[in-house]
Amino acid sequence: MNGCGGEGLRGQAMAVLRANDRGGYTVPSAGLYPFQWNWDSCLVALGWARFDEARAWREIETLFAAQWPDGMVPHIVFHRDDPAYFPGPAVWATGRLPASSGITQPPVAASCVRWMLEGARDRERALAAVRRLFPKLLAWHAWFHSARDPEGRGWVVTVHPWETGMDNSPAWDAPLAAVTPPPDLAPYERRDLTHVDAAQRPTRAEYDRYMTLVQLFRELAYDPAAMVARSPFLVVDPATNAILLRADRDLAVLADRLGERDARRRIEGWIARAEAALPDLLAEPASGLWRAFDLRCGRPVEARTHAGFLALYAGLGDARLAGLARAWAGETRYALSSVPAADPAFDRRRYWRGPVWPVANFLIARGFAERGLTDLADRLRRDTAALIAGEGFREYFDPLDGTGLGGTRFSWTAAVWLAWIDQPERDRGPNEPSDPLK
Ligand code: 9WN
Repeated sequence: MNGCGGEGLRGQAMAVLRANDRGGYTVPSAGLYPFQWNWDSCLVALGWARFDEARAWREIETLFAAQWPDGMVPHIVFHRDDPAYFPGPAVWATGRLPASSGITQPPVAASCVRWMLEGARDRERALAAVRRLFPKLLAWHAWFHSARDPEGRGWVVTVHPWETGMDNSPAWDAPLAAVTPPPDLAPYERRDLTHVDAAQRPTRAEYDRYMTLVQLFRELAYDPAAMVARSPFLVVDPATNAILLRADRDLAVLADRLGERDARRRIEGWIARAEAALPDLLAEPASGLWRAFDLRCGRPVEARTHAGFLALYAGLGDARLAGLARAWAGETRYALSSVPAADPAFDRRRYWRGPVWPVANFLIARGFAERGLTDLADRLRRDTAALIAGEGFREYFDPLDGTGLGGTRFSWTAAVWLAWIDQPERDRGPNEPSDPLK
């Protein structure tokens, strides 16, 4: 180990994944999140890959077994019902098998698959898995670039805060205000508050709007065109777009490895379109930070969040982001707070409105490292290590005093330990430029 907590924490991280293993998929946290979540599973596979590669590949294959015929990969797969979580399969009522939700999540899969292939000890097994997964990954990306970019603008749209994975981010306050819960909104009972203190979770007003959108999408029978046309919440999310662009670059590398030349050309087209469109639409003129864009109002969202730094992870981003990140990190004992501490929206313990998220740090730090911003990458890694060593594998942490928050024995926090904190420098992931096309 690297002086960050010793073999003990490595063993504990492995034990968390094993305890949360439900046979082919890993629940994010027993009780609080008892199903398979999309981006959790992909990142969790990176943790499995450090001690059980076969199990790691299976995690991703189980997720893609729930892919919809149009290419969409749902944000939750309900392999079996569990009343501990709301909304469950009966509320979503998508009519799919296996049962699933009807929205998606940030597409980290292709990047995780590339990293797993490059780190694989069993090359043959890895290549066989990549061959099986490649057409499914390609279909999911094609779905994003068509269903979620129907006019070919170069950016993809998001129709629900849950799709961003950063549910109650202040970035969604203004766009969500335009969602009016109808008088006939079906009554519901939240289950998250039986597991976590309400002060660390979204508000009732936010849940009413989340459920209003679910009810609308169900009425629209999850038709992608109708969802984009009718959703009162329609945003360009910097995290989803940065993660997709990065995943397109990684998918292009996989296409090369497999000799998929036509696919490679198609992916290059997606990358070129995104590169041309995203900075102009998302970069805040004063700082270069990417911010969300509210398509229903036709203007950028004011809120600044850590998601904006993913521009670097996408292989884009302005040199000024380094200075901004240093100032942002300088405001808290532990970096990187999801919202700057000086911002009026900052709420140190409430979910995506202030806390540090190990999984977000992992992705943001990779972007810093690839751009040579090693001081920032090291700071995020050191702070993530200290938070986990101090409080365990929690879902998120108070950036001011390090208190562990949200769910406990959390799978992707354990995976971040195994795949990032517990690795010597050279094995922390490809530190090559993230753009394989240049
Ligand atoms: C809704 C599982 C998921 C993460 C998300 C996180 C949270 C769910 C919830 O938990 O969202 O999808 O019920 O709060 O915001 O990023 O994938 O860990």
